[in-house]
Amino acid sequence: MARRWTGSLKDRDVTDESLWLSRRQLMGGAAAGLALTTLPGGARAQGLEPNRWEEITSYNNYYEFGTGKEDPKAYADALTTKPWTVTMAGMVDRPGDYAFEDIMAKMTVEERIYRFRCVEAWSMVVPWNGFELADLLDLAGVQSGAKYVAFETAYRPDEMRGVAYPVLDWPYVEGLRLDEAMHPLTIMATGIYGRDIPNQNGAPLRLVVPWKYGFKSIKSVVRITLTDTEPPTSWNKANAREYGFYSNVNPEVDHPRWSQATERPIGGGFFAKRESTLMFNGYADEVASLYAGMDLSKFF
Ligand SMILES: Nc1nc2c(c(=O)[nH]1)N[C@H]1C(S)=C(S)[C@@H](COP(=O)(O)O)O[C@H]1N2
Ligand SMILES: [Mo]
Repeated sequence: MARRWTGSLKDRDVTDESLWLSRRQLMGGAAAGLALTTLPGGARAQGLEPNRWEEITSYNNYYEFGTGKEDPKAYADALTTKPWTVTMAGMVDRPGDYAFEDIMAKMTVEERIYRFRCVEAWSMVVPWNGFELADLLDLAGVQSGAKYVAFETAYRPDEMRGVAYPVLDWPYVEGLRLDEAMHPLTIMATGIYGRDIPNQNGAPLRLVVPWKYGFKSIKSVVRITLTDTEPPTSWNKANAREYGFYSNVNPEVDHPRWSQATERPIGGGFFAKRESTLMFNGYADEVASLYAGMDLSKFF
């Protein structure tokens, strides 16, 4: 089953589609605090065929709960997500602890159907609900000297069975250049298919940067720091030769150990064909200008 953008609406899985549509009607937009709006430019949601809820929530990477694809679903429920605060720090006018509910009261939640491409060369299409990161950064007030945004995941040894193992240098950290962070495609996701985002997908809020490899999209964020220097990132610290700071999806720059030219769409079935990976994961029209003049094989 092709999951590639074709420019037109295609048949979706009937069960998922009818459930999803009825949920949309049930929630009635405002009642659920959900504004269903369209996306800027060519990033319109139509035409992308979302994966099923079951696929999106049972095949995950969240190493704090184990390195197996099924570990996050099995073990992430141990994470306490209420109450939750996000600390906004560094070069901001209004630093401090922001309660998740207070953030949500101020944000506009939209539906964003995005391609999701893991560096391991599998992919999905996810109907996220979330708000633009730029709006959250505006809430804290970004100061003029800031150039980068650093993110940190919760570190809870009592709740995260995987952090007992030194697979990564915990807590999981990530970073973006400020212009990447402020781009309208960059969101903090708080839901999937109109439901609260499940713990295995990064509850209660996780970054989603659709033109970058999945590991940039850090889960269960507790701290956001504005800085003037490029922040360290977990996978770069683990193996700088294989994982760069930028990690833009690029079919022309292979991982040292495998090709990035094609990908395996999850849910396509055993005989599913691999599909061509698109430059910037299909978002080149929106984001290529951010990297004008940069050698993308050097800044990988
Ligand atoms: N804190 C944290 N965030 C994380 C990860 C992780 O192990 N820990 N894995 C990353 C990787 S490699 C991918 S592909 C995506 C997977 O997101 P998903 O499980 O919602 O598909 O989350 C990213 N964010
Ligand atoms: Mo990944």
